Amino acid sequence: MPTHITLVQGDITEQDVDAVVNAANSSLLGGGGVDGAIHRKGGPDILAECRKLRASHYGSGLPTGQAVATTAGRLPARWVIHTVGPVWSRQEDRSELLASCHRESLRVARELGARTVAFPAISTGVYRWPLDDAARIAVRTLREEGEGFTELRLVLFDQRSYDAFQAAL
Ligand code: AR6
Repeated sequence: MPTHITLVQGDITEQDVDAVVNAANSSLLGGGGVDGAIHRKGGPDILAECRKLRASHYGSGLPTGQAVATTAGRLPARWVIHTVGPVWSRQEDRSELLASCHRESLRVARELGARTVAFPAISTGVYRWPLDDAARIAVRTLREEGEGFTELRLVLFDQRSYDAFQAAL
């Protein structure tokens, strides 16, 4: 069955889905943007699990392009899937790492049994990835790798991001 990819303009912390993806950094210990919003609204249980993951599996941090799940604490979702997007580079093509964030997040979501997953526009904020290009990579990867989910929801914070993702879709 082809997966239903939807677009919403809004706040990812308010999404009523099984899992929300977090655009984290490799420390897994929080930051600004989506990451800050998720920890703020989700509460301290998320950070507590992140700390445990750091201690047990990711002593030197979660590598770029990989993904790992924790509780979603007080968010409506059941799980947060933390992934680390690549920082945009003019010198080096890091597209495969951005695709990997989406692919790995889907893999983790599948392992958890999540049927509905919400994604933010990974790497397009602090990490400065050009919006149109990030949108194309995200949409292509969800289409290619997103078989079997009920809904994959792209949640865009502002109108400019929404328009870029709509064009890509
Ligand atoms: N819901 C949905 N989208 C949001 C929200 C929200 N609540 N808040 C911001 N965005 P960014 P990155 C949008 O910077 O580029 C953090 O400090 C935002 O407008 O959150 O992958 C991490 O700890 C933008 O379009 O993620 C890392 O250090 C998009 O989400 C670093 O930033 C992504 O912006 C990761 O940078």
